[in-house]
Amino acid sequence: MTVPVVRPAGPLDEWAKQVRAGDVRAVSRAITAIENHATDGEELLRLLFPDTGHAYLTGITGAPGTGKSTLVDRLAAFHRKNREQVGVIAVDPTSPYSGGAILGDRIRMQGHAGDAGTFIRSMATRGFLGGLARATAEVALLLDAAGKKHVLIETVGVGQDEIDIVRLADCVLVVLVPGLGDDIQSMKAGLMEIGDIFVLNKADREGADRLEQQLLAMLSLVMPRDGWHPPVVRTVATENKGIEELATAVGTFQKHFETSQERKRKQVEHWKKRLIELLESRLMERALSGAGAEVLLAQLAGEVAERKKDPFTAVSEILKRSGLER
Ligand SMILES: Nc1nc2c(ncn2[C@@H]2O[C@H](COP(=O)(O)OP(=O)(O)OP(=O)(O)O)[C@@H](O)[C@H]2O)c(=O)[nH]1
Ligand SMILES: [Mg+2]
Repeated sequence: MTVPVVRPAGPLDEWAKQVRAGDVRAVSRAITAIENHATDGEELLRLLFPDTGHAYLTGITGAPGTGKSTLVDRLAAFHRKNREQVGVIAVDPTSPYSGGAILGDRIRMQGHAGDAGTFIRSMATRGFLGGLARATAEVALLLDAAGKKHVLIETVGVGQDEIDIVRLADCVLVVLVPGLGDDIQSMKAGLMEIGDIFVLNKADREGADRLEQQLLAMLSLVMPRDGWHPPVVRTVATENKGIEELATAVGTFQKHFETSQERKRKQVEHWKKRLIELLESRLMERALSGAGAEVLLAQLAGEVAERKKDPFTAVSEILKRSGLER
């Protein structure tokens, strides 16, 4: 039987305290710990979890260059004017061709540098143990604990990874611009389904009216979810036009779902998925940890490949060794 250890107040509690107070360096260090999948990161989140659940998560997604960062920047400024704290997570895509971060840190946030009320973190998509969606979700929790009332998550809507990320948001903004391909049909079908609000950015460009009509026609065919009809909001992010309307639309969406069972159901669904992921990684760690685990795995794989052993017996051997199976 294991006896729970009562840990004396140590550096971790102090760290957690600093995070709660919104200390920028403490929050940055914590995010690094989460990104590196360090035990400290998990311990910290454990301490901070009771302080979460107050932030509103908005996901901003759309094709490259549609103006997501500019919109995030303007939305952040809007919330700051109302003296509300903002956290921004910008997730950069990884090119399937070069393997590198194709965009790098291009978030246009210079205007907020030095403003402690806005915390910005850019995350590259490469090399996350346990997946990028998980890391993003944990960073969002951390920013929540750090008192950020609005957490804005920017991601390019290209693949399943990105879709998984925005799914964790309470409200998803899909950004479209005129002149990106001849019609809306070229848009990823997946994006159409996850949008709670459609942002028609670069409305100063030619073709904005046509795009809006197409979008409205398409949305009229979509069944409303719990009585919510996704609206289309026109913006010119660079000129700060339509930003207030967009923030209002997000607020209306938030109110609409505050009282509904849908939000609760979505959150339970979310945590179910997260618990399964955590369980998987814990079990994997247990099964394949310790000296000789790698060697044993390679040896068993060799035996199975040579048909000296069947894979089921091999897995049982691994589980028995780690005490997960009798
Ligand atoms: N004309 C016009 N240009 C805009 C508008 N919003 C953004 N831009 C410009 O579009 C370019 C891309 O803007 P970003 O905010 O970096 O777009 P993004 O979607 O974050 O881009 P990635 O992160 O690279 O996918 C920049 O040069 C912006 O100045 C707009 O409303 N009208
Ligand atoms: Mg961007």
